[in-house]
Amino acid sequence: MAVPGSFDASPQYAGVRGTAFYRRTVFVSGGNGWRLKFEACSLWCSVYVDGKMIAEHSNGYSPFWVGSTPRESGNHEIVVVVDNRFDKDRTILQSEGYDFYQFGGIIRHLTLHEESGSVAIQGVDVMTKQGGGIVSARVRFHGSQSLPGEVTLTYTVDGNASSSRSSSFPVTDGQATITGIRVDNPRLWSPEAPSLHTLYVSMGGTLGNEQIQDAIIVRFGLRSVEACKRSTGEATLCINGEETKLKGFSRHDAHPQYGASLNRQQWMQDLQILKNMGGNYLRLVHYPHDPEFLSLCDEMGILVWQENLGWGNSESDLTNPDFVKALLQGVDEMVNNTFNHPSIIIWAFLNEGASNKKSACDSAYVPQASRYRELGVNGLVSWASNKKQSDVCLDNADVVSFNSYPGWYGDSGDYSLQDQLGTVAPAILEEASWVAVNQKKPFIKSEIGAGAIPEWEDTFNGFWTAKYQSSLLSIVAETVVSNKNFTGVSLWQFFDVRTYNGPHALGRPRALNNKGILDEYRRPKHPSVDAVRAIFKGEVKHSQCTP
Ligand code: ADA
Repeated sequence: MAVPGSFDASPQYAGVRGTAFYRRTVFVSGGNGWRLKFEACSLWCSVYVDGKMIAEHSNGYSPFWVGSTPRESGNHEIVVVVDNRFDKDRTILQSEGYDFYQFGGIIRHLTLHEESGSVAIQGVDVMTKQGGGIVSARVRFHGSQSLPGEVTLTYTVDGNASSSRSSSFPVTDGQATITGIRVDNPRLWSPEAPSLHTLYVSMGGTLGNEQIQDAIIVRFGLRSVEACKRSTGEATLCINGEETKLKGFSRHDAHPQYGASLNRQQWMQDLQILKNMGGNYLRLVHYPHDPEFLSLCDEMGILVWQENLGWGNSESDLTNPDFVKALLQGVDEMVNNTFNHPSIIIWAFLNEGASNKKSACDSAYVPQASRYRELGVNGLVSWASNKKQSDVCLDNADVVSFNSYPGWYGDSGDYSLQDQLGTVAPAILEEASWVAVNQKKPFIKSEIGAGAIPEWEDTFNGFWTAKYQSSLLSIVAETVVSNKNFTGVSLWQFFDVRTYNGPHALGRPRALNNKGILDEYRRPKHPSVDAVRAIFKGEVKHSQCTP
């Protein structure tokens, strides 16, 4: 109970689960109707316009559109009812057992789109795999029922009027495809030179006599990514034909002050810290992150692993048709919203799911991997497996990725700190060589780490100290950087994040997952940051920096 006169700095509803209402009156000019686009509404929400429910949505990190019918010109009331309680019937993909705090509310942008014609463009996916500066564009429309058999589309590349072409295209399954679009001055996107191009597509009218019904401008990058082989035979990853080692961290989209609603300044700081540490890669866990963050990654040349929502799901979840349906809806929503980001080189799903079970592989892994491929994403398919050598699904991955925690959770039976640290390199080298021999695919160490309480020190440099964390991460970083069987590493994790409340938080001091190399406010845990930076930047080897 609060002491009279004491000051409580917590916001009134911090940590509370329940229902919230958002209400806003908007003016719309009417005519052809309008739609709302939610970038994320967590965990579950229903949307009312003028007192009538028009949509419900679950999966708190996934973008969605709410359709509209023509409405009269004037003011309209929008009410969004958001519930952040866990409820398997309503939010099947989200569980209290996941090791990260799932914030509630309209956590990302919500925009209103007025339509000027009866047909509206939802998005344009630029397909760049063909190479040679030639791309195609898949133009997706809203509302598949009422679409015409063909549409007139005009497109312009990089705002260059001489590249404009106009033609009519058949509409099938809610989309039209423009092929053979030439980019006149094609510049490749790469981490070193992240060049971007734009495509403007308008609908209706013809060139020079435009009565535009709708238009959209999208940004894209020209780059290839593939599983390739070195001349010495090992599998690795090539970007634009060049071998690239992925050096970075697993990152949640969270901050103690902003919850799951970060801002550009914070994202920029995160990316600058990554670059200063010599990193080029982030694994964005365990749900789709804000597309504005992806845009910054595009601009700064950061390589990204993006993943569909999931965490430690069991065989019974993964064989439940409702669960799988929700997963596939998540894939579709995520791909539609982020297809054009050149930073995304790996499309993943199901962190640490039951991939040792054939039934789970068939019912949840295969369909998601296939869906990414059907949609034509320009990236490689993977998932972070903690089943490792007993994963029965690896044939479906382009890149094999293992999570494990030797030296932290691993019980080697040797309890001295030196013995614990001594288990780390052999364990991950064994994983990497098993993949090289048995899978012949690129291998990413997708998670590994140790907890460190900020500023905590003890004379033994034991568990929970940054000294122990730094020794462990140094061993990992040096092993990955120097051994050819590793394509990359996403150390667990970039910064500390809030996780379970209540009894689950045992083992999670401060109710945070403390394995960050930075604390939750991005303050470095020295000496871990210094050691990893030196190795990622190639300035020093681990053997030179520990006694
Ligand atoms: C898992 C999981 C992470 C985190 C980590 C840990 O590998 O994928 O989300 O929970 O363990 O810190 O134990």
